[in-house]
Amino acid sequence: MTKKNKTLGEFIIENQRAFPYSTGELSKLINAIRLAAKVVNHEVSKAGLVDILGASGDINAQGEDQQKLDVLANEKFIQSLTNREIVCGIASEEEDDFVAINSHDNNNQNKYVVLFDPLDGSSNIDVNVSVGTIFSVYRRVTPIGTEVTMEDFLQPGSAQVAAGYVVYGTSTMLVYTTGHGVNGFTLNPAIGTFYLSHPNMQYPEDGSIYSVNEGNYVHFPEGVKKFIKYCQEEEDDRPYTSRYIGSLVSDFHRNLIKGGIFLYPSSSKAVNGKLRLLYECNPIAFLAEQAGGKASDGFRSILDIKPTELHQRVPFYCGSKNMVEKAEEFIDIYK
Ligand code: AHM
Ligand code: MG
Repeated sequence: MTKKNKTLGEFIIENQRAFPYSTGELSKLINAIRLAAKVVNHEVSKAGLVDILGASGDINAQGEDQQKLDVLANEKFIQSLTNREIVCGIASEEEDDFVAINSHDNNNQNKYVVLFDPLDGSSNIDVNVSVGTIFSVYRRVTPIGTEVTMEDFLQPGSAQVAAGYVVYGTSTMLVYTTGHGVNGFTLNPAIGTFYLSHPNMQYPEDGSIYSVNEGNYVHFPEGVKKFIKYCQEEEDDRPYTSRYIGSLVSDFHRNLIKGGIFLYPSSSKAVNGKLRLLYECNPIAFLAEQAGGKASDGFRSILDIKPTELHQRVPFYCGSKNMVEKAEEFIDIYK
């Protein structure tokens, strides 16, 4: 019987017990993310007080520099993961290169690398719109006991062992998968505890929402234009509803719950679109597929792409399975 009011802490312990050979490292890693998420949530929720407390670049009352929130989020997640000595390397959208964590005490015995986008959609903060943190976890491929190399980070998304996001929204939620379904936890800010609020999340197979920055319409490939027109046509259950926040985590979260498709296509201005394969598309694609949805670059599964560089961008179509397949059909016809 599922216990009511299960906390994320309890859920992590239970899940670890379900795998008798697990060493607990992944559990510790998720715990470190949980902690950093709470710290970042606290800071993000104060963003509206910036005129009162001081903007980034200002000196605060303690004589410390106020940091931009995305820089701060980057630091908090790296700190939390590094302090607990549970990962051997970290790559962040905010850093040019990956960071090797030299855990001399245990001779580089840690086996996981984490890639993350500390505060995605941060340009929305000034206008009080939800932002998020996205993370992706891989087992290293180079031998344990040595320092990590680029090879450990450039793995296809299908090799992810865990992925998730935190959405700092009207409620703050942590949604993650370790490859056994997707579960969502909502933070009770009064006591700082995440509760299992969305067990076993399922992406609706069909949906009626399309999410795309239509301001770029004229620059989109013909197939994408035709798909957008299809969404707008008066036929069957169409026209669909257009919803675009411009904050990937929030757009994805809404579509995951309600059913829909998110598109960030290639365009004549940006041939590979805007979103980053390693920090944004892979983790979101893993979550989508674990929930029964689909993620594609228009031609193939996002999770099958073998990355060639850390900050690689990729066109992104993600959402309800039938809607993504429909978009792929159009893209294929007009390729
Ligand atoms: P960021 O990583 O610089 O925050 O950019 C990523 C964000 C996504 O959250 C969102 O889906 C996209 O950029 C919106 O881009 P645009 O303003 O071009 O529509
Ligand atoms: Mg981003």
